[in-house]
Amino acid sequence: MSTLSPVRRRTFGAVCAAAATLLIASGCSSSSTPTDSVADQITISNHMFQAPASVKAGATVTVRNNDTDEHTVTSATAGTFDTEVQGARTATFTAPGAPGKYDFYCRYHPSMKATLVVS
Ligand SMILES: [Cu+2]
Repeated sequence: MSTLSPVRRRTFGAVCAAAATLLIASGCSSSSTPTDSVADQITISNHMFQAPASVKAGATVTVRNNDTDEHTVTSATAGTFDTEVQGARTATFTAPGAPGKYDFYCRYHPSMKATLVVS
């Protein structure tokens, strides 16, 4: 009765994917079906960046802000990338086209720093 059939699990996963596409914050936490989109995501929680190990050159990087404060993902080298993301929202930017390590910070909270590795 309470056992979830494989078919229902698949349906649930599809709904989660659709919700993520719509940028709706949800409680979806599927550890069995990682998606490519998560790999290109910078997550902000408690005023700290959590960057992926690397992203591909030119990839669309999603920034997910789990805080209530607005943050930015701003390249230390001015003009490489700069994205604002409001509290509890997501934003995207395009990763640099050349491989390398790109330091970035938050313009509102300069102590927030991390590095984007482009491969
Ligand atoms: Cu900030």
